[in-house]
Amino acid sequence: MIWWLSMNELIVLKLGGSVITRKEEKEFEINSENLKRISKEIANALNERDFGLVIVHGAGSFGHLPAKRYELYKGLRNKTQLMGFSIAHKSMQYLNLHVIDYLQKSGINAIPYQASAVGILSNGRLVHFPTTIIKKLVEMNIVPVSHGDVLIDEKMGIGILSGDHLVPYLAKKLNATRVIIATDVDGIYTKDPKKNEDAEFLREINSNTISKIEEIGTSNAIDVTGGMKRKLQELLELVRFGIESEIISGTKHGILERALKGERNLGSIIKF
Ligand code: ATP
Ligand code: IP8
Repeated sequence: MIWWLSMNELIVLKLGGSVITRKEEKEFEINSENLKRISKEIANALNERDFGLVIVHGAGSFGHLPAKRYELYKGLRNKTQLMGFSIAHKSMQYLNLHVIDYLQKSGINAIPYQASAVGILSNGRLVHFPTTIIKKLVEMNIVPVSHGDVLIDEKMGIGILSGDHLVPYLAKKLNATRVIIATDVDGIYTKDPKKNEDAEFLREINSNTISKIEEIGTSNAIDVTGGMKRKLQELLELVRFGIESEIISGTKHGILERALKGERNLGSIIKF
């Protein structure tokens, strides 16, 4: 007899590459400490209350380094890039396997959902990504775990799917009730807080506060998908579909668990 989830609530969660890998050190290294803690926090929340969960994780050093080295973000220009495409994907699968492993060890029924095997981009935008199986898995209390990846692009030959693009896509298609993005800063600031001591934290991004952002971009790490700027653009678009989102810290203990248990205002909320 299968226990089916009633699916009253569905959360799409992004685990940032800056949280689960040592992105800024520019090395292919998993941040096991963070991954272990985060997995326990997710498990605690899932044990406490019923909600559907879809996880997307970012690439961190595992995807951004090969993508930069082989200039995969420029589209298909030479044959060497095809090996880069293969290497970047293998690297992401390695990372995904470790994410799944930590989640399973915490008691979460996690299963990979490989983006490059099912998705198609057109000029960098996702135009095809089936979700029927994701829905069924969630209904069965299984947590699908997808990730940023290299994909076929019908206009550019190859391209990069950022987790930051996949998250709003899934949120819309699955009618998610909440979107949570966990990264290595507390949320959105007026400037990059890692580079500017005087950066002010923005608890809510809306039509009144958005003009306070003076500078937004990537961290010091290698990043080919636009960092915080891209995140904000994607999440602002999601607001038009009536789905608000929150960017929270995935590096501070307990914040993700509290967010998944239903607490709000733990980071920056993006709404209009
Ligand atoms: P990945 O893309 O590998 O999944 P991620 O999603 O965890 O990584 P990034 O895309 O690297 O995270 O974006 C987070 C970084 O954005 C922070 O480390 C911070 O340095 C940078 N950043 C730039 N501008 C701002 C800003 N105005 N407010 C907050 N963070 C900013
Ligand atoms: O880290 C990027 O995904 P992101 C994917 O979520 C690759 O932006 C392969 C660089």
